Amino acid sequence: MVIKKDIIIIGTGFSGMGMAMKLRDSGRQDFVVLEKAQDVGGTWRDNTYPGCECDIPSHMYSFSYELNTGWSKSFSGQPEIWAYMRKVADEQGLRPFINFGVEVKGASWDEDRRVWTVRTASGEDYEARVVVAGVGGLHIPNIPEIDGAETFAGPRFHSASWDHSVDLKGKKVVVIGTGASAIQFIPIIAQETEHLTVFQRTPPWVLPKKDKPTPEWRKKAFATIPGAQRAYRNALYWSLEVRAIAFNGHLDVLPFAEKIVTKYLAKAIPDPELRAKLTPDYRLGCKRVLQSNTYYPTFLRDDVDLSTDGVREIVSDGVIDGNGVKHEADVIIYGTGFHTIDAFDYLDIKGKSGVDLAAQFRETGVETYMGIMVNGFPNLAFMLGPNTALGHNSVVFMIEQQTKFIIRMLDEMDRRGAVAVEPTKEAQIEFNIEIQRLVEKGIWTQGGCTSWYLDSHGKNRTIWPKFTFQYWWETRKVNAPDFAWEHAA
Ligand code: NA7
Repeated sequence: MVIKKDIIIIGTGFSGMGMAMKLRDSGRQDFVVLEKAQDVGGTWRDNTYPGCECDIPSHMYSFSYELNTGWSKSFSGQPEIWAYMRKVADEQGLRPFINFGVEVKGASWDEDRRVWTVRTASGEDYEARVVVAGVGGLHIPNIPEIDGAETFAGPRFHSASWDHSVDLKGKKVVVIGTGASAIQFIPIIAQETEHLTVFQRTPPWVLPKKDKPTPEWRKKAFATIPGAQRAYRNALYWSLEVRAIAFNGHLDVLPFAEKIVTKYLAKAIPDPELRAKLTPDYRLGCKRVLQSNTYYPTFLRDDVDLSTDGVREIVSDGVIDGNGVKHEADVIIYGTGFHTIDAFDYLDIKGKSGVDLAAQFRETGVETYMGIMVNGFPNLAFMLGPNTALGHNSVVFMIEQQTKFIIRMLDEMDRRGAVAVEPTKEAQIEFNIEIQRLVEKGIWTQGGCTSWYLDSHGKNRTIWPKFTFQYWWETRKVNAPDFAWEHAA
């Protein structure tokens, strides 16, 4: 059976939900949202590891048109953010537009009929004029292939698919990875485990987290004083936005922040040998800057070890490090992040002449127009696509600009009577030359590290290297000459 719709949205994270809301508000009703799980929430539904919380303040990391006066603290945890998303879905009446339990396997463009066919795991096909992919950048767990992993006798799981049936109390646990997720759950599980060994490949920069419970008077003020919460959000926006100055090329600003961490680390870890292991040898901001008040103190515990000797092999009852030393384990937890740039390899999208999107990206680099549209793939839009992720501010801001841009694009198609639209090759090349010129000056390239921001050629294909208000400015209208508009014969 083929289900026909005008527009298909894939995913119900902030991207898919925002798109659905704004599409509906724009008067378009003929759309469906396909969601593989049984509830909305995207990454905030899936990541349930202990201590999972956002590192951008909640008053900014939320829809600008769905403010929540009640955030319990500055940086809310996953349960609260997920509850917010479910509430928004209910209050906005989004659920009737969503087909839950429908996993998209691939999509192909039919050049003659100018429709996308979207294939799903159940075998059911959908057809639509336009597809908007809100599939998220960080959702395919990266589980490194380590020799002997399959011989491990106990449970092994990734932070993004936490196995809550495993009781860590009194267990010997090995954690591999010390990224944003791991530094959140390590201090919590360390309180339960009999012994915890943390395998660190690269030490992260960890700033103190200025997290505070929201005072009741502030919640009341937000609920009762018109404009108060909006003003607070605006102040937050600008306080985060200035961080772009340091990351985007003004590297001379960084020593100030680096000194804060060095001092904080010196105070937290008196042992010089341990402190040296935890001290980054690259510039702050090169990888995502982390925040925690409990991560460093965890290594003061007698029952927690930090191993920096690499992972050589997994055996039935432990992990062998690069020096051949066995670290006993009943449970192994991978805090090893996600497939990012290569995530496109997991999408089977075929555009004009049957060209495979992942193959095109492998050949020409991951190049799009504004991180939203791709030459050769008409009527397809990505949200939070390449080079639109942020290290300094809320990605929900980017999502909102993309939502508006896609709706403007649909309006422009209607106005022109166009049946298909794609960015021209020239416009796409021009956009990427400018982006690459800027990212090369930025801390992600200059900072002396490798990270998931970079592709296998060392090119940054993830980060937006300007201020976010520049993204707002550049997407505020559809620049018609940048696009090839196709009309019905
Ligand atoms: P991250 O931030 O990508 O962290 C992954 C961590 O895992 C990082 O410390 C990596 O070390 C480490 N890693 C990855 N592969 C290996 C192997 N093979 N061996 C040892 N260590 C490894 O992922 P998170 O889930 O923590 O956070 C993802 C994002 O989610 C985060 O940035 C926020 O935006 C939200 P490395 O630094 O590469 O040497």
